[in-house]
Amino acid sequence: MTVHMVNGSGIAVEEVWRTDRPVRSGAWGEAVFSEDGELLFYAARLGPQPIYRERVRELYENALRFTWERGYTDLVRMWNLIGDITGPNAEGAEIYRDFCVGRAEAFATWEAQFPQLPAATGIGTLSPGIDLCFLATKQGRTVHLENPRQTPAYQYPSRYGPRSPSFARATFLHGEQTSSLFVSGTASILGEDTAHAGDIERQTLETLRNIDVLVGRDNLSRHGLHGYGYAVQDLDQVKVYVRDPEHIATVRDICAQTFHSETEIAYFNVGVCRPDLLVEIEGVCR
Ligand code: 3HB
Repeated sequence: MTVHMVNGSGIAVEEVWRTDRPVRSGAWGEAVFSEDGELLFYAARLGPQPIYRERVRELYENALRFTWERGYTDLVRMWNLIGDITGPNAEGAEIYRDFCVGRAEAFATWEAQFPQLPAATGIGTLSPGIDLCFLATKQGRTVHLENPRQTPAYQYPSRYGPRSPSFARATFLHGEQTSSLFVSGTASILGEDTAHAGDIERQTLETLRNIDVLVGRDNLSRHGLHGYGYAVQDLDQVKVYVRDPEHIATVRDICAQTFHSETEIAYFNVGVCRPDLLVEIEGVCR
């Protein structure tokens, strides 16, 4: 999939997922997929819509049906890339909230098969429409995590939208040789509230602190993952989403001070899911 996430001066990024096993790839309706018998990667695009919820419900239901029928019973990590994320749909409702309704309805229909929500990102893009992609796996390898500093997103009250966002703060994947902790798109949210509105430096630092607590030993133990623990510096394949281009230099400076020099970091100049969030960060600890 090709998604418009950097403008003229930004650097385009290519993401490639590799496996040692033989891969089978194909198309299914509008979607494309690759699988190796242990992991499935699935991607589909929904073009611009006046109202999204019904088509998002279909997009998700098709994806969940395909995933379940191929025996990938556990979702690992999902990305939702949403054009004009905080802009209005044809009824004047925010597109992200409209999207969340369709996604929540699909998960409700498939709750018996997929009772647990995985790590995810819901972030803006620079072109209209919605791209969905995700990783799923065979049974019994995932642990989904919440952050003690944040209200679970699926419990957000209705002032943040008629249906709360369907995702966990991180997902731990027990691999065959190595394990990975997939960190969801993380922002400057404490409890359920945006912290430091209007202040890019403090939002970036709070975001990094949220990640540090999320991936730390205490939080992993709390989720039954004894003997594992990371710090924010252990994040790799980092994606940093910055809303306003004039903030990118500040965020880069803070990230340069936080992460190792060899850490892979990609910057995107896109909207975040609340108008007062200026930055969001995600990545993987291994
Ligand atoms: C989401 O709705 O899937 C989502 C949104 C975010 C961060 C993470 C996940 O802003």
